[in-house]
Amino acid sequence: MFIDYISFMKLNIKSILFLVLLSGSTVALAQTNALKGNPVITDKYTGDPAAMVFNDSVYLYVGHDEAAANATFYAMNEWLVYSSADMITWKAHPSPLSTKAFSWAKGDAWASQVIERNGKFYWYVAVEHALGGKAIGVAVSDSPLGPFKDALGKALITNEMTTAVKISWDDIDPTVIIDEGQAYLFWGNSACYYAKLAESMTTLKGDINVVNGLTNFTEAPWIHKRKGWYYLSYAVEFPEKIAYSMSRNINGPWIYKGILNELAGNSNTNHQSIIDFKGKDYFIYHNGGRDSGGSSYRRSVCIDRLYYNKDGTIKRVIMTTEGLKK
Ligand code: FUB
Repeated sequence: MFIDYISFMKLNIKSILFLVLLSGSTVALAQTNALKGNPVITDKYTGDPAAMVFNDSVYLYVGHDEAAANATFYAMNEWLVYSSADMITWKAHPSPLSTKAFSWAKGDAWASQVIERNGKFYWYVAVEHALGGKAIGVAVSDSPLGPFKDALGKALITNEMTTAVKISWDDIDPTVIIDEGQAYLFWGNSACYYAKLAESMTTLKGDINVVNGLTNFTEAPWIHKRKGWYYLSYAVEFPEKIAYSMSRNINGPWIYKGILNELAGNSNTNHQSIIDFKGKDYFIYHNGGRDSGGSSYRRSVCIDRLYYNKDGTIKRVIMTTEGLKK
């Protein structure tokens, strides 16, 4: 039986009812904090934050949620970038990339991540392929602010290349890391895939593998490394919480460590990124709490602190409306 992305994600009716209850109270809270604290990005609705630390700044790449009020699915045509030197004041820049840059794609500016290598910036994005199915493309620029252009002229990953699950949207949500000179791309929905990237950053090197040990994996993988530990955080179930697994080796085995972030107010996803900036750790995510027009398809980026335990495990995130303190 064919089942589309949103029907598939909506299967857990009990959880949806819980989210509806939760969302009513959270919107009310968020309204009083619209201009200060969380959400931190309020000039536009934004989702799927992917932060990159470069020199003394953080660049925050997001998808632009353009859905109308009461929409029941995403309307996303472009990505946006914001920058900050202190994580509190964010400067909006002109959109450096839209789905139109990918001639082979037909839309859907879904989750993405940018990484720097040898002075160039590579932006891995999920889009809808013109021939059907979600696909991953890569754009390149000489500046973190763009302009970015399609680096390949075709998709890097297509639906036919991944077969662990028989859905058309398993090739979404790319996350990238360079570890001891080797770049790795992780991505997925329902199955989490990973592969090495060639030095060029625009072709795969070797096979596509499936990551095991990610209990209840839904989507939104984010890979990072700290003090000899690899961390894969990711969305579980639907509506989504964020959980994580740890490993001493990027090839696994991955050990499930539990929930990292609870359901985010008024949004069925909360897609995270995790960074260390100037010695402090941050959890960057989205909720639907900018104002009474916020929703699962009109999201807003929030930032709270992240704290590690001595053994390398991560303390559960406390989402706040106050946001970060100076
Ligand atoms: O923004 C579209 C989709 O919503 C992303 O690809 C998922 O991670 C979820 O946040």
